[in-house]
Amino acid sequence: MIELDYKKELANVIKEYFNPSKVLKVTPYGGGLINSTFIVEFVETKYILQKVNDYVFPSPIGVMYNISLITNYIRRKVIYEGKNYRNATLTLIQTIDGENFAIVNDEYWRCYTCIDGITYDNTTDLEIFYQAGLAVGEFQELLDGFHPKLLSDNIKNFHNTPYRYELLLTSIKNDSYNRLRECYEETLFITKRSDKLDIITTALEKEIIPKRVVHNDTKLNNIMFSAMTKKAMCLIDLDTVMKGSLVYDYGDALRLGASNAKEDEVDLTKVVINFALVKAFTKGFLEATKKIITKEEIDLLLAGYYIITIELGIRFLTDYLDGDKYFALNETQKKCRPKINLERAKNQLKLASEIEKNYQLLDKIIKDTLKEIGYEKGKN
Ligand code: ADP
Ligand code: GN1
Ligand code: MG
Repeated sequence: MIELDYKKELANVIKEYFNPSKVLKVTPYGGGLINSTFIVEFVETKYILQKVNDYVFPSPIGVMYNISLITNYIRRKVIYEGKNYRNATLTLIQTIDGENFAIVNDEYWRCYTCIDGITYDNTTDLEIFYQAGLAVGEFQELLDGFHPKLLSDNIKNFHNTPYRYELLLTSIKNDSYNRLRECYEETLFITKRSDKLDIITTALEKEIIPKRVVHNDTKLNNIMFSAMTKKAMCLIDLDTVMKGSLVYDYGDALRLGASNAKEDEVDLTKVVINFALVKAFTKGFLEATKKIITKEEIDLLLAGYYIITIELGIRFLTDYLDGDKYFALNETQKKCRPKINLERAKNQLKLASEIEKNYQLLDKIIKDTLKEIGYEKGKN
């Protein structure tokens, strides 16, 4: 249920976009961790209204600038290829005054058309996860010609894993909430692996792999699917589209989607890898990227999966130590799951240990898939 003062704020936002008397219903929507999302229903149609989290995105204007550039570019490219542009990406709706966002009580709101599809928080359906691989790969392919320097760097060092580790060390030192005593095991796990955390960032710095325009947040529920055909329609949640590495996009999708357990599962025995899902996603992803992916990126795909999983462990742990400011808890979580960020950190670090244990098998899956799709360096 929407809290009362929230309702008042929403009413003021609605006025910026719609005739309030036409609105049937406004309901909180979706399972994202960052923004506040609502669905606005009318007799004939629906829209998505979102409050941008300005703690996470200190420059919402930069975020909206990037989203506008990216969505317009994708649409033009899809049309150019003679394909249907509808549902190929998000469609921003402007306020009645023609702005890409509404500022209400100093907070930034935006509106999208509601894509008639479905998002999954998790799946065991191989076809769906294969489609997810295709969608993430196609996104890279679509944006291959878009210059990364055109985009505003809205979260600096977003996937700079060694930097994330430095932030964790600061939080450990400060221990502002006296929580470190609950986190020794996790801290030790990460510290023991600290010399490995720069594998991807060093490869980027040394230009061994290219900096591309990537999504940077490829969790399953950021992919929209057709409910009828299981086909992936497009990637949504474009807030983090910035320059980065394709191998992190590959890894982040597997991190969440190919685990047998949810990201906040506390029974760690359930946190194991579903290899059939890894295989399905890898096939879709490589099929879609085989024309652009470099040999060096292929060599680092598995490292991307491993490092991004530790990175999420680091980010959740840091936030727990800092008092849950980034991955803020809702009222129910405050009551029932006050340690959810520590639980998420434990979960991600268990998953990282599963990746370590199964490195050879995962490497074989990638190599076998390359053979299966007929990948030959320089010939695709
Ligand atoms: P967050 O940054 O909080 O994750 P998202 O942009 O991912 O926010 O939105 C949260 C959820 O809302 C998505 O997982 C999806 O289910 C739904 N959603 C977002 N945008 C749309 C849209 N344009 N059409 C339909 N559903 C959407
Ligand atoms: C957040 O916004 P959402 O829920 O799709 C986060 C990601 C994390 C993810 C973990 C901007 O994604 O980086 O991987 O939670 N997004 C941001 O579930 O920090
Ligand atoms: Mg999301």
